[in-house]
Amino acid sequence: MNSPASPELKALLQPARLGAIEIANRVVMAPLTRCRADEARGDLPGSDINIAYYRQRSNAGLIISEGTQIAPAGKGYMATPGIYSAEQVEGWKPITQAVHAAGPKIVAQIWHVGRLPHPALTGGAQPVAPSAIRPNVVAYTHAGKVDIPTPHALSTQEIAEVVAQFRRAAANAMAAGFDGVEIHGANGYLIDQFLRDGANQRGDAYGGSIENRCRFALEVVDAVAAEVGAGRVGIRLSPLTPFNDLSDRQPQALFMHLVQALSQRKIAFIHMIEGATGGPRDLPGFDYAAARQAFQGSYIANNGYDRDSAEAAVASGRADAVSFGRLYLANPDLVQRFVQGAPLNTPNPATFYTPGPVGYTDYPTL
Ligand code: 8OZ
Repeated sequence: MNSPASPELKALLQPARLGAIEIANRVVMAPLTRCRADEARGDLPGSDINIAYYRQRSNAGLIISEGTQIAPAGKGYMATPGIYSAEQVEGWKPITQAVHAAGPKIVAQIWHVGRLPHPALTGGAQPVAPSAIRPNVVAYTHAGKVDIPTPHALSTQEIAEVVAQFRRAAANAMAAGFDGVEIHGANGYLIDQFLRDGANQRGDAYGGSIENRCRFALEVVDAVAAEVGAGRVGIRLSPLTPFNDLSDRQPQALFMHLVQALSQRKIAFIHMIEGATGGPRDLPGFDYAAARQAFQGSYIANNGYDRDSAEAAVASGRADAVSFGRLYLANPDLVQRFVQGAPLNTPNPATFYTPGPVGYTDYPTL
């Protein structure tokens, strides 16, 4: 039963169209790193528990996959799945099939972590970045917490290779049965490192001015859109998050320029982390409503929403859809619980990134 204080769910249950992707409701499962790929066999997705995990959550209108690295050097955490090898593409197929059989759409989040991995995670490859600036972040490896070495600044030739890796990953995602891709442009990873001046001090066409710092992100978007069609491309952005030791002196000007350029490209959606990732929403310095107004496609809002604030955001037109991370992690039947106004399970951070089914496929349904 709905509690007296909870309004009836209406707006969140309406179907919508994100570019070429039609969704049955506006509840989105946010991308969630779960570290349960088969690392020994080449960062493979597709184990029975991986399939069960996504199938259980197939009440969302749209599922965004966990971050999938586009190349070995783009991997930042233990046991995250890739989307660059033929075996990985095969591994994703039973997941996309299970989700589609249950109804939702599913897009692959394609990801390169840039300066963040320790070489122990990437088969020895040095971290890469726009500039040789070491982040004040520790990497988690099988040997525990370790400091990250100073990254190698990518040459323009190497930048072109990474753009091509994003394009191949997008092609692989379509071959694996995904409905499209979300480019991970948020949270201090490689694309965000090019965007924000805390990590980008290049003197060439990829650094300096706002236009130049947006160049890499837009080259990736253009390459991916050329492969899969702009209507099947979204991008995740986090203009203010301090996560992974990244910052910018002028986030409003930077991200408004980017959003306007994305709008011209007619991509399907922007997926906005409002405030600090997993933390406070009320950081000063960016006007999300202005970004929504400037973008012709759909706006997916994220970060700390609950049933009622999400319903209000969609009902008021402030967002087209809302994504939920930790709530989906802990509540496989989140949409049913929202509809009924039922209580929610509490996520257990101790099992977010541990191997096996505990804390993964064993959260109870109603
Ligand atoms: C938390 C832990 C590991 C990875 C992100 C992919 O921030 C992540 C991530 C978050 O987008």
